[in-house]
Amino acid sequence: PKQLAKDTFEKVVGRLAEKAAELAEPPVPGAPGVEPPQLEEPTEPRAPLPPKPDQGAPELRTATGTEVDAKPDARAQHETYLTTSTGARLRDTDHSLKAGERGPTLLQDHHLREKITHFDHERIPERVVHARGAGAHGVFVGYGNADSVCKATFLREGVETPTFVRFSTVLGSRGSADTVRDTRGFATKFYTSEGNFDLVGNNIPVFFIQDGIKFPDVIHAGKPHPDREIPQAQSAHDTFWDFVSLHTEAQHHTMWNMSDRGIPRSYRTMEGFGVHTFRVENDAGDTSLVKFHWKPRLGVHSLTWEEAQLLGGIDPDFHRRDLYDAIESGAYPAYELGLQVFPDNPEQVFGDIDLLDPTKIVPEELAPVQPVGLMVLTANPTNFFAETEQVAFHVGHLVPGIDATDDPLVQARLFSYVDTQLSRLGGPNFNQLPVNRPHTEVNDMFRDGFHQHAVHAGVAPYKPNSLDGGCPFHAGADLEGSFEHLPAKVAAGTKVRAQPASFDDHFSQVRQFWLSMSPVEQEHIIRAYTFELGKCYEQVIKERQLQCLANIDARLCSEVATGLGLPAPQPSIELVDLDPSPALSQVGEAWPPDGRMVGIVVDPDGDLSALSAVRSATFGAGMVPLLIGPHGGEVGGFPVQRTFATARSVEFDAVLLAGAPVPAPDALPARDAKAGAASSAAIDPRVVLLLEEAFRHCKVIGAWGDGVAALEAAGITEAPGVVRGGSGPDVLTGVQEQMAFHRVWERFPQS
Ligand code: HDE
Repeated sequence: PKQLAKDTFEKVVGRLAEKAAELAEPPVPGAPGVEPPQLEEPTEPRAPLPPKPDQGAPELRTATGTEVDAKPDARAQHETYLTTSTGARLRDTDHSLKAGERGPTLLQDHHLREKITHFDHERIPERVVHARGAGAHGVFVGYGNADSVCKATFLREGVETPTFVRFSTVLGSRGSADTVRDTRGFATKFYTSEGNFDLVGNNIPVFFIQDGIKFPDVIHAGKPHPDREIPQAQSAHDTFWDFVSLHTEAQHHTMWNMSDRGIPRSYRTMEGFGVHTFRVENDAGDTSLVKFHWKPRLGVHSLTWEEAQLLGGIDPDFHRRDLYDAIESGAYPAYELGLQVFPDNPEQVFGDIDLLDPTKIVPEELAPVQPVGLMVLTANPTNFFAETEQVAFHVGHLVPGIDATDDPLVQARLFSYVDTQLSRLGGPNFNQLPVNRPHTEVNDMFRDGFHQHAVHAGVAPYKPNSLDGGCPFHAGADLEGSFEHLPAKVAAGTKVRAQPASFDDHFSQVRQFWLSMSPVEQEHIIRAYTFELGKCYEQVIKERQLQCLANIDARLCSEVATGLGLPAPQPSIELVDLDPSPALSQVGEAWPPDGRMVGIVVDPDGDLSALSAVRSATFGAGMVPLLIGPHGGEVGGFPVQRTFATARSVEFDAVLLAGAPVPAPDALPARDAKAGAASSAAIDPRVVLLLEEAFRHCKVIGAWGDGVAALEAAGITEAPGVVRGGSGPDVLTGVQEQMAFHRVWERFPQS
């Protein structure tokens, strides 16, 4: 599968490169050697700037499959003259119609009223959860090896299916920061030839609740307090910990949130999980149970907590920007879809694990994740609102061969998603929006309703009919491709509000997760619990959560208790030691360098001879070099992308020092300048901060020439992950080798 994934990735990227080369004709303004565009508004009509390469939108057609708009680059500015919404040309849009130059505005001014009214209604309600997100278009290619368990066409060998993905946080509002500690949504719409399949997953494989009826409870607890509406987009507050400490089935999900999984480095380095068990069927009619996984090509990788906090202020759009920039620069994010497959036994269990309990995982060591296809994200949205905001996912959007199970969480979700779109998107026709339209024929006989875009022909939108020739017809039993719910036995019983006893174990897998972490990751978890509980005011809530931690692990509990200044309680249950699952840890593996950010600090007055070679080698390795200089403009003939004022370490995966830049005029005095110390006062204090942070966050640092002395002046001497001396390109090679592991793990302090 590794080779298959590599070939598929190269095939998709190769095709895109050809397409981009075609689109690059005529030359794109702003590209090297092309005249920059005039910035003032032109007085003569001329063609708008061309769309950026690969900014494709989904095909524009009606719900009945006919083309609605012949203009492939449909957007507001595509004609010469400004018009009203009904097409009348306008001569002026800057002055309202007044009774004399200094007189009152007239009610008669239709253009004024139309313009303002439309503006007044530009916003729609944000999603009740997952409001903050970023989307991208992609393509999924099946490997064909899933045929033995699932007949869905999009999984067949070589079948290419367009996709749209939306990544999100859960708790925050639309404008909240990206890097908060939270679960991330990973929702994918596959526009398959058999209709849309939506895999609406998260980056955490378990959920807070076992029954969907409790969703409003967990979300009300996690959202800001109803009185002051703070804190925004985070779980570090009383109501959240009140709920999860009382409702112990939430402890497993909470542990994942407190681990590094709660603060991903990038959407590109995040796993995705379907969470629930699904039922699938092959051509022969045999059914299996499966769990869906997305595995990122770049490996799973997270921020440090300090980076996450800094980014909340410095670049709240960090994940959004990272995704868009990576796609724009051709470092296409890629994820393999994988299946864990289980026999469809009547109990729906795998060993001791209840497959209908969404608070449990099946460790990969017990059931390997088998890769069945690859998704490459190849294009940014053309319009955020039209696509990312209006995309409407639904776990009930299934295709032949895939069905939901009786997991009580997914059962409630099957109701919730259409329901929420009705108020969010204002009516029942949201599947006609371009981003939601299937890329296959739709013949649903749904009619009318708010925002109806289709002009349906025919007089008989009912079945049976003879007036429209009996159309459309049912797919008969002999016809391929019809969707049917898969036959699954329902356990007979009395109607009850209850759950099986197997759902009662709330702690064994939480302990298993904790025991599967490396020492560094355990340290991060201890600090996360200590921070979050430290932000709670109510003593009783802290004590109750400490009791939960005692039921997970004695050391975890005692270290958090020490941080809170409280006694560590004894466990109230017998601890169960399940085998650790090494696959849960992020530490240890080496990953490809694609799209990693390498900051190169330059001194315009220093030796720049190696700069060109280092830049080219960085590009050659698939990474992005960003020059950081004391001022904008150019250094050594290359553009300076960041200045000491705009750069901050959190953006970079590694920092290289190509010189010893003296303090620029806009620098504040160095910390030790007053003391007259010769050390770091010699170089710009912002560069010192950059290096200190990069070092503290365990990033690889490299220096050559004068850079070596500057590094020492900043207090960084020999240490793991510090590559010094030799030529610039040699240093880069050393840096790149260590970057494969994401961080220099041995530099993290451990208790
Ligand atoms: Fe969702 N969830 N959810 N959820 N969910 C929504 O639908 C809901 C759950 C997930 O980028 C809403 O269109 C209920 C699990 C993602 O547009 C809403 C329950 C998982 C997204 C809703 C769950 C998810 C949503 C809000 C408990 C991971 C963002 C806006 C039964 C497997 C999709 C919307 C996007 C969004 C309901 C639990 C993932 C209200 C009732 C478990 C990724 O319908």
